[in-house]
Amino acid sequence: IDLSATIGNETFQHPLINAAGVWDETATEMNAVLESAAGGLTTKSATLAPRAGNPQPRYFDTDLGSINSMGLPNQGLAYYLDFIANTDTDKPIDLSVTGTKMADQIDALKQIQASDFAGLCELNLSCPNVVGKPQIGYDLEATKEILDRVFAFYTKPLGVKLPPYLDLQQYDAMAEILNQYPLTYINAINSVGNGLVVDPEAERVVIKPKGGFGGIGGKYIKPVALANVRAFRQRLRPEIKIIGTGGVTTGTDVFELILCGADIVELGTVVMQEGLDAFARINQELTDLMAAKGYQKLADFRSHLQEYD
Ligand code: RRO
Repeated sequence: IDLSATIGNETFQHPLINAAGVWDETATEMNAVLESAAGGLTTKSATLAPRAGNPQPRYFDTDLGSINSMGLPNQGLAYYLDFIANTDTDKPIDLSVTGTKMADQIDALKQIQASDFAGLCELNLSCPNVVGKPQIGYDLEATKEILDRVFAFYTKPLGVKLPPYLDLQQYDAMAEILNQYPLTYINAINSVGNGLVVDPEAERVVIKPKGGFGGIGGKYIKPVALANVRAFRQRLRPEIKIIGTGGVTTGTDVFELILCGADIVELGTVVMQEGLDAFARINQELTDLMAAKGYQKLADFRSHLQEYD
C-alpha cells in the first residue's frame, strides 16, 4: 500500500505530520518528530522575535480533547530557519510563520523569501490566543490585504492556516478570496477558538490566560474539521491542496478527512496526549483500513465522499 502524498514540490511518504504548535518549539522536539513515524515536520508558528507566550497554566487535557491559550511561545524565526538549514532529513519540513501585527507577518515572509529556504511555508492566519488580537482569517478585508501584500513579493510555495468556519456563506466568501492567489495549499482547521472548559469541582476555569478562554482541539472538533475540508475542497481551485487538521485520534479519522478531500493530515491533541507513538499507530490503522477496503493508494478514495441523492 502506497501512503505517499504531495504538496507543492514536497513528497510525504506517509500522510501524517504534527500540527503546528505540537512537539515543535525546540530543536530537541523537532528532531524527535523527524525521528518518529511522522511523514514530515511542521514547526511552531514563528514570530520575528522570540516570545515566552502566555502565563501558565495554558494547556489542559480533557477526555475529549484539549484547550490551550499558549500565546505563541516560540524561539523566533531565525531559530527555525537555522534549524532547517542545519537539518539533514528526507522528510518535508513545513515552516509555520505568523505575527501579532500584519507588518510583522510581511517582514517575516520577506526574510523567508530572502533566505535559502525553499520548502513549504504556512502563514498562520488563525491564532486565537494573542490578547487583544482577532484572528485574521475571520476578517475578509484583512485576509485580502495580507495576501495582496504577500504575493506582491513572495514566490515560494505558501499555504495558509485557517480558523474554522461555521456557515456556508463564510466558505463561499473565503474561497472566492483564496482562489485569487497562487496558494500552494490551505490548512483547515486551527483550534476552535475561545472555547471554555470548566472544572466543576474547583468551580473554576482550567487555564489562566484570557479568563480561561482558549482554542479547543481533539475529538470535540472532528466534525468541524471534516466540514471545513469538504467545503473548501468543493470551492477551491483543484491546484490548491488541503491539509486536514482537527480531531484525529484513529486511522478511520484520517480516512474520513481524506474522503472529504484532505491531501495530508495533521495530528495535534492526540500527540499531546499519547506522544509521538501516535504516528505509527494511526499510520498502521489507516493501512489496515485501506487493505480491508481494497485501496492501494490515497488517491483511490480522496474526495470520494458520497452524498444522498
Ligand atoms: O500559540 C498559541 O496559543 C496557538 C496558536 Br499560535 C495557534 O495558531 N493555535 C492555537 O491553538 N494556539
